[in-house]
Amino acid sequence: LSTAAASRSSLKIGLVPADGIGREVIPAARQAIEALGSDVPKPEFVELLAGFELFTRTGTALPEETVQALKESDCALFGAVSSPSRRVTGYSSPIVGLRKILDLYANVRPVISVAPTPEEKPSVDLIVVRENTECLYVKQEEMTPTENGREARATRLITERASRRIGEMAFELAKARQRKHVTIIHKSNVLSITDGLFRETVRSVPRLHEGKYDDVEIAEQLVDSAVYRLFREPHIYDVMVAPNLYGDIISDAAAALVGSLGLVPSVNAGDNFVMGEPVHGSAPDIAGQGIANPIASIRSAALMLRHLGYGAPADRLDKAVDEVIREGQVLTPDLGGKSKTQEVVDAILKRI
Ligand code: GGG
Repeated sequence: LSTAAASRSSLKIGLVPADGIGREVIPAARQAIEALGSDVPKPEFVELLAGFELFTRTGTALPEETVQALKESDCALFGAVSSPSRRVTGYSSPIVGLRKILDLYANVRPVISVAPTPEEKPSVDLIVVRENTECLYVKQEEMTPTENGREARATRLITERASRRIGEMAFELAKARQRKHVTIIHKSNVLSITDGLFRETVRSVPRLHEGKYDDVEIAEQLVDSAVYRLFREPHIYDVMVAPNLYGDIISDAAAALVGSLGLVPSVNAGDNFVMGEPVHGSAPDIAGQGIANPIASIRSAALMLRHLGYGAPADRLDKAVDEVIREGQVLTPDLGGKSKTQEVVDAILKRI
């Protein structure tokens, strides 16, 4: 993917702000990419619709035109979605759908703290690699009436193919890092068939690639104890690879270690497409107030660019963000500051 995209003269970027603060932080990421100037191929932004709010207005959460336009783009940025916690007839989460339709099988979530000086090492520096297409998120649920009341069931799908490719992504990322360490997260002492298959398949990845990952150390941990140790000793982790649901929860938990969910970026990556997405949700409580933290989105744009092979401009974005956080003068309320989204964006743009 990186070689193919790196030779482009322009970059078609689909923007899907979706719901709530997604509409405030995706424009921030757009401004950051624009500020890179000729360091990246000329960006051509395509504004696209999706989300629960769209569904309530039109009856469609993920229009076919959005899917088609994304298929014709080089990459994308997705904001956040506010799926309701109750079942709504005809509605299905557009982000879960897009990950499947575009086969974005890996959700890569680096959780890295900003050290007080650029010379110091961050106290938290790990990547959660979350399988993105299956587990309980296949959304096969059914309700059956019984004589003792209703009975609800969900299918949890774990396949060897998806486990192998997420394992390969984890080993590839670990190989490029200093520590070169992968922890497989599972619960196969209870779910011996599903999590057993995930664990065994990820473990088999180095054997399948004869010698390629010999320098990567493998560990494994039950998900419950992994969360405990994550809070007590985050430094023991380097790359954590997990089935979809555990990865979703662990990455939000890890975000608490670096100060705010508003700082943590991700990319949804497949073999042919990459979509940046802040880890945070649509935050309806603060939507429309202009105080959402734009950093997770800007860092997601950086991750997306790095994934496409534009490492140096991605580093420029991250460095500008690090400087603003280090200086601590212009921060949104989630970080204890009083600044507005656009003030943080302006401070970052000044340093790009
Ligand atoms: N950007 C991450 C995000 O939107 N998180 C909320 C989330 O995952 N929602 C799932 C959904 O609303 O369908």
